[in-house]
Amino acid sequence: MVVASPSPIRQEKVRALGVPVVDLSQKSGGRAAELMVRACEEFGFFKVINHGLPVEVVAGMEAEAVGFFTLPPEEKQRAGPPSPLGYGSRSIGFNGDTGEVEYLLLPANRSAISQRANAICSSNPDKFSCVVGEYVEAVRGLACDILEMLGGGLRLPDRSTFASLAGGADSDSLLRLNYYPPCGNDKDTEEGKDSHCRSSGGDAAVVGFGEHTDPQVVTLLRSNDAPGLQVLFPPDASDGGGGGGGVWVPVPPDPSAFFIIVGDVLQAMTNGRLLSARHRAVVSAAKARLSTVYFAAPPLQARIAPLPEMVATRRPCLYKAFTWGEYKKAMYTLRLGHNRLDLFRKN
Ligand code: GA4
Repeated sequence: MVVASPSPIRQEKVRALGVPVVDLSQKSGGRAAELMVRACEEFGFFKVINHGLPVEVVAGMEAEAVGFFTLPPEEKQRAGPPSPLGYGSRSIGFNGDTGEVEYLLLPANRSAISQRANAICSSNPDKFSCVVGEYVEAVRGLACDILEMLGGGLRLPDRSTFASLAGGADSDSLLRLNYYPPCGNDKDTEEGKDSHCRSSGGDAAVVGFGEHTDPQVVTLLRSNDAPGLQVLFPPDASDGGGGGGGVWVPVPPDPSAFFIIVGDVLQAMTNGRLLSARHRAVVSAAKARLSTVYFAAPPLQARIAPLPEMVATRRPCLYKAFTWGEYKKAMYTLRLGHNRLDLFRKN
């Protein structure tokens, strides 16, 4: 499947706006929190720099991911099929979505990771558990800091509301490792060479992971220095709302940063004030892309509903209450690109 690029003029306009950047070394004074809130209201997306995660923790995680994806196919299959967690290749979810991607989906907690480590890395399961466990703990801390800042920036009576929801030991958070092979280097099949890597025009790109929003509270994504991530900037961000369905903006890679993506749960709890961002990955690059994605999620039984302080007479309650477990159940019956939060809209 190929996707067309936005028209150069519209793309230029949005590029000029740039991806919002929040410098976490300047947390004091509330300015960073305000910037975050504004970015989430307009785009549902921003980048954090100077986030404080130790370089060696990040590098160790990436080395384990490279080690896994370069294993022979039959060894990777030992960690699959994804049910829904585990190793998968090209097939995404249970309803026919596909993309040029290999991935490993893991529960984001140490004991669950070590239970699976043997199937993933039989040569050194203890090292895998240790490195990935350390990464997950560090990134969970960062997720909590960001959620806490968002709570503060929104002036919630309890600024820890979002952080407590997604940061507890019983959270259903996930870690996803994605490997996008370089386009044109697909030696698996003749069909792969012909259809997956040929684009229908100079401007089209092959889909690695189709457009979607993330269901959880917030996503922390980091990648190597290969391009591929694109985010849909809503119409009013690009041209005052007059130009249709928004603009797909390529996000320049930055291995030293984290990209933060608002999820459906945060959109529901803020009654639509923060937007869950549609995004996708393309594999038009000459280089393999590797991304490490942490999805901060509530516990299964947590009740999600618009917070009372986000509801007002001129901002009526948009969503019905649901548990995270109910939302997950619904999401697995739907296609990747489905606007699933609409199922829980009040009418
Ligand atoms: C999108 C965000 C995460 O990658 C993910 C995906 C999940 C999966 O790959 O199993 C889903 C997708 C994601 C939402 C709709 C369903 C479920 C694939 C799919 C078609 C792990 C998640 O939590 O939801």
